[in-house]
Amino acid sequence: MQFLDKTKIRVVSGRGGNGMVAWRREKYVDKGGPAGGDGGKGGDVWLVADENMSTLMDFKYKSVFKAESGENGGIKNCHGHWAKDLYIKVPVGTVVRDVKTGNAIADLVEHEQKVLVAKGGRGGRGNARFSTPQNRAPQYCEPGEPPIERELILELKLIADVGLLGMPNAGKSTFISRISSAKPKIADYPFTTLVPNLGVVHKPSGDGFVVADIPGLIEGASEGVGLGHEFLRHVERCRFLVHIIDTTEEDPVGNYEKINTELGKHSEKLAQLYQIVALNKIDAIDKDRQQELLTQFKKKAPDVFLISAVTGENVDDIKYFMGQKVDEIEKPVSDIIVEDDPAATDNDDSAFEISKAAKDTFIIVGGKVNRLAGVTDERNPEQVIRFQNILTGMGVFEKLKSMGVKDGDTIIVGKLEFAYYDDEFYG
Ligand SMILES: Nc1nc2c(ncn2[C@@H]2O[C@H](COP(=O)(O)OP(=O)(O)OP(=O)(O)O)[C@@H](O)[C@H]2O)c(=O)[nH]1
Ligand SMILES: [Mg+2]
Repeated sequence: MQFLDKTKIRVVSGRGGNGMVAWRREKYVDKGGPAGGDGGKGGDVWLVADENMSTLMDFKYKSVFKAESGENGGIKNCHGHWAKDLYIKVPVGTVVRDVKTGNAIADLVEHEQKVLVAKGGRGGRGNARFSTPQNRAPQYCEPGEPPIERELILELKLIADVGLLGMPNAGKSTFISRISSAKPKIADYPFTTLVPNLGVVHKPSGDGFVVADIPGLIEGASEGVGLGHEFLRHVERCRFLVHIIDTTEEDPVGNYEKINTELGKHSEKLAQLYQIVALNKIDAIDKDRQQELLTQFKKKAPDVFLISAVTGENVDDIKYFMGQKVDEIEKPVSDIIVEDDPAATDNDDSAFEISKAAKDTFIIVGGKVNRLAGVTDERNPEQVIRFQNILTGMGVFEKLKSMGVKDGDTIIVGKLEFAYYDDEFYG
């Protein structure tokens, strides 16, 4: 199985549809009223945790996700269709971060837990909506809101109840394959396991708990020796650890201490976690040595088991004990601080820039000004006045004046081109 536990994706919500300017044309109605429909809302982008996913691997092949735009409003008061929201499935245990701020914006720890990461733009209102007693025939509409586009870091921290810890070749994978239905690769050489495996252990009561088998750890792992210690993040959320020791090695106690030192270098919190010690491979050592090791380890840890993952000796005992401890020990409180995420819903694009293209020509560029220009017909004085009013409210003219605009200068916004006169526009 391929595995990926950290990746970057780009999400883009849907643009809102534009409103419409239209008029009722009925056979016996002399002068119809405004009948331009609203634009539809653009699609949201959500991330949703799915227990059937176990890796972020899929995002290696597809990393850009775009929701559909809302439909533009139509004539006869027809509103544009709302676009479908986009749901991106991620594994349970995915932490979502905003690339710009580095903040965690979600920690998806439950199946079907979801988070909105990019809200679709609202649809613009059609001219039917602007009808007032003072103006029964408004000739303008609104553009739809823009999409939100952002980059996110996805980081997977598996959710398991129990983590298996130990040196390479200690028998972690053999052990998980005995107590659960997990079928990891087992071999007589170190670093057989390269990616974490999860296995569900069923208790006699019927419910189960999840065990994580991770790659072996060695001295110097925190400095990158062996496979490093990065994968330890996958046991950070465990209730406790089972430390598997190869009793056929020369110095089992020394090995145990080395691993615990590395654990502490990775995370103090992880080092504080309760451990059950499993002295493995007892089929390969004699009874005296077993008792000797048991005595030594009892001085180090409260709960020590002599087992053989291969023959199954005492495996049921430790499995039963693990089940009891799962019930006793609470899940650690997540240390991921989830921050508010205004960027997910902020469709505001009113920022603009003005550049002087020639001696007497100014070009205004900005999301909102360009969208407004897109729904403004320069031959329609009412639309032009509304456009001008909105630009005034946004501070565009103030800025132009500060840049030394003179009467008669040309102002260009998107497809529109105007001559500037004092504080009034003429098309
Ligand atoms: N004799 C004996 N051999 C065992 C026992 N448990 C595991 N082994 C052997 O030890 C070797 C390593 O076992 P694995 O389960 O792959 O060890 P691991 O801890 O997962 O190793 P890495 O994935 O490399 O970290 C294999 O050859 C196993 O057959 C045991 O109880 N007795
Ligand atoms: Mg293994």
